[in-house]
Amino acid sequence: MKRISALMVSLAVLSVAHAQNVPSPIPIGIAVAQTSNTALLGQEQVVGTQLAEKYFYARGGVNGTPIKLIYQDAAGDPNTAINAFTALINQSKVVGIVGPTLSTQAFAADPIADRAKVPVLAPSNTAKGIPQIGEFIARVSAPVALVAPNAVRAALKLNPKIKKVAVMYAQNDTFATSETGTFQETAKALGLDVVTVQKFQTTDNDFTTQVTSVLSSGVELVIISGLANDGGNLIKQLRQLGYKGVIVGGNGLNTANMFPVCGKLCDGVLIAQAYNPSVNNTSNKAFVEAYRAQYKKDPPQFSAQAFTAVQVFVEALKAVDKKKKLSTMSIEDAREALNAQILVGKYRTPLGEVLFDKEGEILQKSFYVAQIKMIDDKNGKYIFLR
Ligand code: 1QQ
Repeated sequence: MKRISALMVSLAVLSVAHAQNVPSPIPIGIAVAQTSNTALLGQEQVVGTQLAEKYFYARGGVNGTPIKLIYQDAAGDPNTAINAFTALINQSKVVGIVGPTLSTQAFAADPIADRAKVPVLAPSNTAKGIPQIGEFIARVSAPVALVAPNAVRAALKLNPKIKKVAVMYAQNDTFATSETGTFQETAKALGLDVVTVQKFQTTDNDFTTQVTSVLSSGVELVIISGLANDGGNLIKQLRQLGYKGVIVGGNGLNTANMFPVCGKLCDGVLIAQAYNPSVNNTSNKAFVEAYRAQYKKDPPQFSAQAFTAVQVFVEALKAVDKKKKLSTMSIEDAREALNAQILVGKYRTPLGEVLFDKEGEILQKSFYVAQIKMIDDKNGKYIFLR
């Protein structure tokens, strides 16, 4: 009996000794899509976080302690996101996670972080209900309900005669299903007739059936909710089969990586934006300058949002560290303090001034719409209309 209790005491001592404090550099997890079709979107997020790591390193990190970003490829499926989150939480012992890329993945992976009490900043999860997944889940990516309607209004400005609308969406993607709901409500609220709703899969390449239905419905506006590869092919086939009206693309089509898919036929597509490179604040100017120096063009929305997510972590960590040195805190305590701090802070970011409500929903002031202008078969740019 005595022996057993002595053993238990020494085990307890051992586990106390093993309770790890926050190390230097401070590990932050990045779980976005580095492979799969979703990498068309995720690559831009990787770039945004890399710029942030460099930027904050040069500015002394967290009150003198550097951060270190740890990448786990979350690819494009719910399961791959779960694996990436699990590795970051249990093996890398990160203080927080930026990711995953898709809402479909977030609904699967975020509950795991929430149960482990690890704060998540969603860099691009715009479906309804993301912050409500749990106490530890917040997002820097404004919801479709606020962003998407702007593109429909812009389409009407471009062609005030629009009356009939076709809506197309990827039914196997939670975000696309959420976004199409917003698009359909917006169209109706603006007095438009949604005359056909066409469904597809993000894995589809051939859209002849859907496009044929759209063409026979005689619409002046087509609104697409899908991802970059399917969305690009759909735009291409709409034009090739003779559709001449306005096209609005949703957030899943919001990347220059779609340009080689639809080529010159991407020209003219309208896409709502939660970021505008010309936002006039110090944080955005520094971000744009750093991005331009490396990539010779303006940064896209997904890079700006990913940068912002890292920035929010860094600034919230600084505030926590000022109250109690992070190096004296266990990782578990630091994660909880960080989560609480994120929600009470105010951040000057490339997206403008950012705050969160008590559920972790981003409070962002301005949204924009851009139109694609193709230069050649592969390259183009976004012209901001508002
Ligand atoms: C979501 C999205 C993606 C299409 C962005 C990458 O907005 O899944 O919520």
